[in-house]
Amino acid sequence: MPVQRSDPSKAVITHANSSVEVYYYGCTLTSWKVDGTEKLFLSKHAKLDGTKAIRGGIPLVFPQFGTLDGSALPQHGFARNSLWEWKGVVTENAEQLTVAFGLTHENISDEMRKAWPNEFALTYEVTLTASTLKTTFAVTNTSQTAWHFTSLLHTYFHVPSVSDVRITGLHNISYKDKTQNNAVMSEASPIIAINGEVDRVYMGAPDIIKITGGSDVSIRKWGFEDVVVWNPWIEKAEKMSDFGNEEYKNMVCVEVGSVAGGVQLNASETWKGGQTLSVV
Ligand code: TA6
Repeated sequence: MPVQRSDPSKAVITHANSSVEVYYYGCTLTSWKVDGTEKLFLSKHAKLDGTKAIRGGIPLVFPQFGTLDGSALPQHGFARNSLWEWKGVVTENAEQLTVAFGLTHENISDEMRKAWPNEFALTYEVTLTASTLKTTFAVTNTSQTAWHFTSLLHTYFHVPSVSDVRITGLHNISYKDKTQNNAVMSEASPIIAINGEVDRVYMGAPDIIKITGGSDVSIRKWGFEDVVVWNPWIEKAEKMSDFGNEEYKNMVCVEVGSVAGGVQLNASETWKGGQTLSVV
């Protein structure tokens, strides 16, 4: 059964030896299994009842990464806190299965529409093959005036042990270090290890990033310019109610996004960005 929607809160998509689960709340893809092995991290304390953004999987960040000075938008915007619509199967063949979800300004709360009064339409396509997961995010400005947004796929990868994780592909790339008051640094290491809290926005990052160390995945991005690397480590882990104190040991976020400069979208224009995750 390639598409199961018996559970009113989520869609379960199966293709060949792979499967994903997508909650309509936030259109959050919470599981990606290949040959039965889970590749994404979902906190044991994640709220799956629509009371807050899901802590894990691939939360969608739109129209704002982080917070916007003077704005009532919540951190990381409203896409991950809104109920998306199922838009059906787009492609189904021997090689792949693609399904789509949608959100417009008519679907969000009055509070969010007041905080960000722009007319928009979002489409999120999820494509599953035997060994890859492609997610494509399309943003359409359905208004008569231009507006600006930032956006990101906040991907939480499961790792057997964060101390074994190595991230390649960011050598010599400039990054804002959020643990150092957004100081701009240059990545001196061709191979990045995680030995403490990491919260970096790599600006204008290459399109191919690799994660090795036990749950090896290759990320290929398009449309998105930047890459965020995050691990909360001990102190920040303890401050998150929907994240176990020890769970930092089994996750790393490597997040493709357009967050440093963002995107200026003219009336009636559509912007697309996405990532393909491949098991290596
Ligand atoms: O993407 C990294 C980050 O911006 C971190 O600064 C941290 O705040 C993380 O996102 C999680 O944010 P959240 O609002 O989901 O707790």
